[in-house]
Amino acid sequence: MAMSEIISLSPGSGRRVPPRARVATTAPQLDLSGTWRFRFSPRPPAPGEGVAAVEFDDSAWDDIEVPAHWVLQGRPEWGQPIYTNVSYPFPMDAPHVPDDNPTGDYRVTFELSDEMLDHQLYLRFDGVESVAIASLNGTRVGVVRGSRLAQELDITSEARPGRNVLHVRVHQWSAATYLENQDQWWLPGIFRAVTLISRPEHGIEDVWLRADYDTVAERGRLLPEVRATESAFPITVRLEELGVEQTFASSREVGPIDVGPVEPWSADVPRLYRAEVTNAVETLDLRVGFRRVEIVGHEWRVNGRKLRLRGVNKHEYDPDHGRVFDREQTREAMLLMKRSNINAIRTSHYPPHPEFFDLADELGFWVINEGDLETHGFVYDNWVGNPSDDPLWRDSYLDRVERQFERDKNHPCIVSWSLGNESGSGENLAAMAAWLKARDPERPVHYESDYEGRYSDIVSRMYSTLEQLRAMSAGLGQNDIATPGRTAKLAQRPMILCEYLHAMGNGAGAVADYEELFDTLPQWHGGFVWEWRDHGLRTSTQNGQEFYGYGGDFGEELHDGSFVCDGMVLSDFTPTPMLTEYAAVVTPIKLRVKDGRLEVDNRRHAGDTADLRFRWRDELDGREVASGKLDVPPVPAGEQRTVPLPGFTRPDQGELWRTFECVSARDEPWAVAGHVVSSTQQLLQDNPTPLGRAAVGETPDLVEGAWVLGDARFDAVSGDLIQLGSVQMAGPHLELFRAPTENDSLSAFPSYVDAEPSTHPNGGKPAPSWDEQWRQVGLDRLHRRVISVTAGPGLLTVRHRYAPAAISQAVTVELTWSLGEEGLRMSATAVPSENWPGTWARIGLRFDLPAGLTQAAWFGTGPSDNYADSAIAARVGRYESAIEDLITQYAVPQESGHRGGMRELRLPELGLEMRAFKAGGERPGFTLRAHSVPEVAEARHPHELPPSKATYLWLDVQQQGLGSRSCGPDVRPEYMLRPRMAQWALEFRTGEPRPSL
Ligand code: IPT
Repeated sequence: MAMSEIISLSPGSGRRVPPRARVATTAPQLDLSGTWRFRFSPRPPAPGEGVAAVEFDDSAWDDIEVPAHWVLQGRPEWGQPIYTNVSYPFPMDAPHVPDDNPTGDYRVTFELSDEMLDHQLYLRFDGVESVAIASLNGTRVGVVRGSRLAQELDITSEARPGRNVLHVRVHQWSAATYLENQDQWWLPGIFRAVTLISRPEHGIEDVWLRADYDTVAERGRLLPEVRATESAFPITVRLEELGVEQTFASSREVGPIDVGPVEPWSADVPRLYRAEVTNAVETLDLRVGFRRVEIVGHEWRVNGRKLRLRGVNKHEYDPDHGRVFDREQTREAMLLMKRSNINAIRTSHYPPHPEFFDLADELGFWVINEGDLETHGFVYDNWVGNPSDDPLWRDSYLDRVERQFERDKNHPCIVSWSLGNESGSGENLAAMAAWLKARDPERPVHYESDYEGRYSDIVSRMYSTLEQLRAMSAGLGQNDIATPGRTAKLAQRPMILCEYLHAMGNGAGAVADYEELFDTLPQWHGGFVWEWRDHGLRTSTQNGQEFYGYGGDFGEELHDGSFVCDGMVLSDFTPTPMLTEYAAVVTPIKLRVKDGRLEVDNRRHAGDTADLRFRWRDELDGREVASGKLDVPPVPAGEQRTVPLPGFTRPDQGELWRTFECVSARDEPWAVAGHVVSSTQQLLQDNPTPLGRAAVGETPDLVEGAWVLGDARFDAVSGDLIQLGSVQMAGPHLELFRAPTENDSLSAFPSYVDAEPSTHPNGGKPAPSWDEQWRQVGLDRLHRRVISVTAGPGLLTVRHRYAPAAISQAVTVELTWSLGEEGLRMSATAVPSENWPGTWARIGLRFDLPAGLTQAAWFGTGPSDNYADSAIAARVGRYESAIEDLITQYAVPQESGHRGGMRELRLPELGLEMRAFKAGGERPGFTLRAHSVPEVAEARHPHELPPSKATYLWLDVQQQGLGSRSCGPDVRPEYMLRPRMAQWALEFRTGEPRPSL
C-alpha cells in the first residue's frame, strides 16, 4: 500500500477538496502547529504496525516541532540535508525511488470543540516534502503531493468530539520528487502549517475579486467570482473606503461592480483597499489592488505603462530552519530589497508561503508566481522520459498549476504565472498554460524553457549575453536558442531574463551593461538576478566551530558544492557589494549631469518625486567645502526634468568632487527619512596635489647588510623595503594572480578571450576557467630574480625579473626609491615581455605589513569594493573601516576588497600613510587583508583560513573584471586585463602610531 503511494503518479487522493483562495475568514480554524510525536525510519517501515490507530502507543517516539524539516533538528540519525543542483540524488528510474527512502511518522492529538464539530471540517496541509499520507483516528483521509502547494482534505466524517489522533506518514522520496528537482537543499518533512478549518454550512467556499483599473477613465471595476451553494446567498461585497456595497441575491446575479474613481495599485504605489465578502454565516476579509495587466505588442503593461523589472529570484530559506516560513524574517528581507531599489521578485522555483504575497501586495513588488515544478535532471538524458511530455503525468501537472493559481489568485502583486523552472518542454506544460489562460485571461504565462514561445506569453531567457539580447531584439536567429525563423516572431513579444547576473561569490559584473540594454531595447523589460541570498546551513566543525555549510558539508554522496551559495546576500544576511552595485544601477531615479544641468529621470512606474529630497555637497580632496539643497519640482513617473547646477569657486589646487543625492523625505516602512535612493558624482576640478619637492638626496649607505635611505632600510641583496621608521615590512612583490573568485574558477560558459562575443551562441569560445588558465601559465607561482640593486645620488634603484617556471615570458619591475621633503618615494614600472597568453588576474605590488592591523582610512573609492565591471556604486571620497570589514566573507574564501583609485591610505596603528600620484603612475586600487593569495585560494570555508601571518597590502594598477561565468557570460573583453605595462608613483610618510583612527 505505502509502496504504491510512493510511486504513484496521481496528484493526490482521498477526500481532496477543490483548491480555493487563501483568504482570512471568520470561520473558526485550529492551527495544529506545535510539538508532535515523531519517529524516523531510514526506509519505509513494514506495514501492519497500526501506527495510525488511535490506541497506538507512541510513547517510545520522539518529539518534533511542526512545521520543521526533520533533517535540521540536530539529530544526525534522522538524516542530513543534501544539496544537488541539476542531478537527482538517486538513480533516474521514474517513478521509482530507492528503497532507502527516509520516512517520518508523525502523530498529533487534538481536541475538537462542539463549535468546530458543527461544521464541515477540512484539514489543510500548506507544505509537506514530498508525500504525506494522512489518517485521522485510524482512517486514511488522503494522500497529499506537491510539496509547496496547499491541499485540503475533507475530514468531516472521521472527526469526532473530544480527542482525535492525526497520523501523517511522510516519505522523503516519491514519484513526485521527479517533479521537484529545484536547485536547492533536499529538506523533507512537514515544513508548513497543518490547520483544521471549519466550513460553515452555507459558507462562502471561494472568492476571486479581480480588480481592474481603467487608466483612461481612472476608475476601478470589480469582477467578483464566488463559489458557494445557492443557499449561501445573499452575499455582499463591501469596500467601505470606497463606499461600495453590493449584494448578490443569487449566484446568477454575481457580476461586475463599478467602484468609481480609485487609486491604482503598482509596485511603486501599492495602494490597497480592504474588501469584505460576507453572508449570514461567514465574512471573508481581503485586500484589493486595482490594476490591469496586459500585453500590447511587445510591451507587457500594467495600468497602461510598460513594466520595468529590477528583480531577484527568491527562494525560501533560513540558515537554521530551511524553508520554514518566518514572516518577520521574510519581511526584513523584502525591506532590504526595497532599500536596494529592487521592485520585482520571481518566486523561484515554487509558490512560497501564502503570506509572502500579502507582504508583496503591501510593500509593493511585481511578482512572478512560479509553480512547484522542475525536472531538470532529465537534461542529462537529453530529456528522454521527461514527465513534462508524458501523458501519464498530465493530471499531476494540471493539478499543480490549479492549486498554485487558486490559492494565490487574489493578489495584485502577481503579474504573471510561471509554470515552473527547467522542466524541458512538452504537452503537459502546454496544457498547464492553456488551463491558466482559460482561467485567468489577464495575467501572462511565463515559462523559460518554452524557447519557441509556443504556449507562453513572455519570451524568457537565462544568462544571455548582451549580444544575444541585441540579436533577439532585432529578431535575429544566430544568437538565440529558438529555431531560426521563429526569432522574428518572438521579437514581437515582451522579453525578460528570468535569471541573469549569477551572484555567486564575488560578482557578478556587468550589471550596468544589462541595465543599459533593458533601457534601450524595446522588447526587454528587465530581469531577475540569480539570486537573492546564499543558502548556507548553519552547522559546526567537530571542534565546535560554527560555519555555514554548503553541498558536501553534510556527507552527501553526490552534491554540487557551493553552487547553493550564489546570492547577493550572504547566509548570515550580510549584503554583498553586488547588492550595493545592483541598487545603484537599478535605481528608479537616475541623476545625470548633462549640458551644464542636473537631469532627474524618474523611472518609476508610478508616483512623482514629491517624496524625495535632492541635495549636493562639494568635497575638495575628500573634505566637504560646500553643500546645499536642490529645488527639484516633482517629476512625474516616466519623465525627466533638468535643474541648474549650483556654482562653485575653483580652488587653486586639488581634486574637487560634487556629489548629488536623492534621498527619501519621509520615513518609509523600509527606511527612515534620508535614505539614499540614488546618487551621482561630478568631477569639478582635477588638479591633484602633485608630489612634493624632492629632498636633496644623499647616496644611500650600506649599513649592517641594508641600504639606508632617510629612515628607510632596504635588504642589501633583494632591494626589498624592510623597514620604514619603526615599521617592519617586506616588499614590494609583483603579483599577477588573485585568489580565484568562483566566477574565475568555474566555467559554465565559454570564454570571450580570443573571440568576439558575437561569434558563439553563448559568446566566445569554450575554454578552461580563468583559474585553470592562470595556473596553467603559472601566474600563481612566479619566481623572482634580482637583476640589480644600485645606489646612486639620492636614489636606490632595484630591478627584479618575475616569471613562472618553464616559460620565457617575464615581467621586469624597476623600483626607484628616493626621498621627498615629506617622505619616501617609490616610482615603479612593471614591463611584460612579449607574448604573454590570455589575461592576468591583476597587476599589483604586494607589501607585507605586520600581522594584526585592524584599522584603515583612505581617500579613494568606496565604501564598497569595486572592480572594472562593477564600479557604478563606487564614489570618490574619504572612508574608514575595520580592515576585517574591507573583505566580504563569501561562503568560499576568494578575491575580495579591491577598491580602485586610491589617493591616500592611512594605517593608524603603524603611523603609516601612503599617497599614490597620477603623475608618473596610475592610481592603484588597494586591498588590505589578513591572508595571502595562496592561503585564501586554498581555503574552502572561512573557518579554514590559517592564523594570520601578516597584513597584506596589494596596490593593483588593474584587476580583471568579475564577469558571471560561474553560470553566465564571461568577463567582457573590455573588462579583461590583458598583459600590459603598469606604473606606480607612491610616497610613504611615517608619523606617530595610534591605536585607532
Ligand atoms: C539555473 C536554474 O534555473 C537555477 O535554479 C539555478 O540552478 C541557476 O541555474 C544556477 O545557480 S539553470 C542553469 C543550468 C542555467
